[in-house]
Amino acid sequence: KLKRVKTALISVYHKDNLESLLSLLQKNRVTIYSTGGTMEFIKSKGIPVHAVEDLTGYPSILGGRVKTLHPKVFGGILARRENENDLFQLQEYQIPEIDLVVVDLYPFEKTVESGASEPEVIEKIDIGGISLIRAAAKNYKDVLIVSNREQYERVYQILNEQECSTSLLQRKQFAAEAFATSSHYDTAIFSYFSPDFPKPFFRQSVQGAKNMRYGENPHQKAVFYGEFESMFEQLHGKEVSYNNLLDIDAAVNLIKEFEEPTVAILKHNNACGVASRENIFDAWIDALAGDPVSAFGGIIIANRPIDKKTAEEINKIFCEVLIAPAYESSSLEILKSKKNRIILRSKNFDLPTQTFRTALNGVLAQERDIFTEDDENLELVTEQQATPEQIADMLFANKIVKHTKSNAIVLAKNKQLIGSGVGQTSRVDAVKHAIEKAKSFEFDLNGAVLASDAFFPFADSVQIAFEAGVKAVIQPGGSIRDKDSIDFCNANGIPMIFTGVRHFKH
Ligand code: 93A
Repeated sequence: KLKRVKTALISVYHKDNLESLLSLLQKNRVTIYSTGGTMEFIKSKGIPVHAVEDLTGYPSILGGRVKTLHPKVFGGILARRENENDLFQLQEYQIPEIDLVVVDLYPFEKTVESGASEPEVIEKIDIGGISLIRAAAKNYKDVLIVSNREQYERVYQILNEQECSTSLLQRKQFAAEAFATSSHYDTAIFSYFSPDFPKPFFRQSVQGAKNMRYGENPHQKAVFYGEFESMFEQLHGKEVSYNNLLDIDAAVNLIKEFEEPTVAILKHNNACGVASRENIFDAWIDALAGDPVSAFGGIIIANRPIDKKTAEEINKIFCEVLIAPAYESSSLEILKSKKNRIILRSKNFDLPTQTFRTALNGVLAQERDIFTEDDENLELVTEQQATPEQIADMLFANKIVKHTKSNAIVLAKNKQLIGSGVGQTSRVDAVKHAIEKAKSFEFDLNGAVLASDAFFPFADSVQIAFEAGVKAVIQPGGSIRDKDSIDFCNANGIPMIFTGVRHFKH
């Protein structure tokens, strides 16, 4: 059963794109009420319109702060058309039924973004408009609510096809979208008033949600609440999956650490190959060499444009996702030869300052680990000095270990990841695993450096590494037995550096 629009209230901040809808309403002899600026606009199009003041018998007061907030407006929207008492009261107080409400709210977020002063921002908190939206949405059984500009086109089509009428289902859909608009709007205001509160989690409206094909496994349904397109442009390949998103997240966090041309290859959120070189081609070759077995089906990220030569090499292996800031057009052609390969161009973005994950029946929020050690944060704790090359390698390894699942150990040499132990339950196991990996790809461990994401509880880890050829160690320090590891290094003439900063990642 369709319900016809007879009376409309229109109050919009931006006046554009409204014309076709207005003409349609005129054609269907809909009575239009409107607020000051909107009314002037409608008049200027030669379309008959009534001032909302004629309805309320009240002028707009307080410089526009109170325009539509009046029982004669809200009565006409909220009256239950099925309820005799409501209808009786409409008659008694001479309130016309309003069955279409069109609102475009004061641009609060845009005003905040523009850097406007606080009084200007406060003035842009829409009160009347948001109330109109909520009232009309509440009474969707009888009222159609158009709560943002993106809906004009769709509403026009519906009304045009259905002789200026809507179905209950359609009105309910618009009501749902109206509450998405109003909750998003109030969330933005909330964020402005509480700048220290973790924002990204709440900033997303329902409109920012995207159904995934499935979750971590095919039998799990999943949704992504976020704005992927503001960070990446997908140039090719299949739909990005839930697990892809996790890997992409790990990849961008890692690559942000590096200034020099660097390529990282990730599997299950951990780096299995990383190299910094003078150009991206060499970085790719040496990143892949770090672990060519794990790289199969991995995520590749580069911090420089991909040229043709590099694309030809990358094309030789199967990878799920490739991320780079740019691609030479000839390289894109090569890379697109694999139908499913996801190719992403990373835009210039900042990562949110907070991270979130679920725990039990709640959510854990914390600041992102954005601390990156440089020369100044390093404290030499041994007699043996470190060479500039060792320091460069230690900083390199330390950047990787920071983004590796704990317990994590990273072995590096000449700015190349040559082995890592990830997600181990003991640090010694992580060391052993890292050594095994490096050996399995026939790396010469002699002269390698070791980075640990947290302190060594005993000297055993350092001893095992030293026996395998490791010649310098970087770690946070802070164990009550730090002295054991330091003594071992001194006895064997290798440098150890403390960063003072732990980088657990669970
Ligand atoms: O200041 S308000 O919160 N007070 C109101 O009563 C009110 N009613 C509608 N702002 C109000 N509006 C908003 O005015 C609408 O949401 C719309 O953004 C704007 C349209 O004003 P005008 O038609 O004068 O340009």
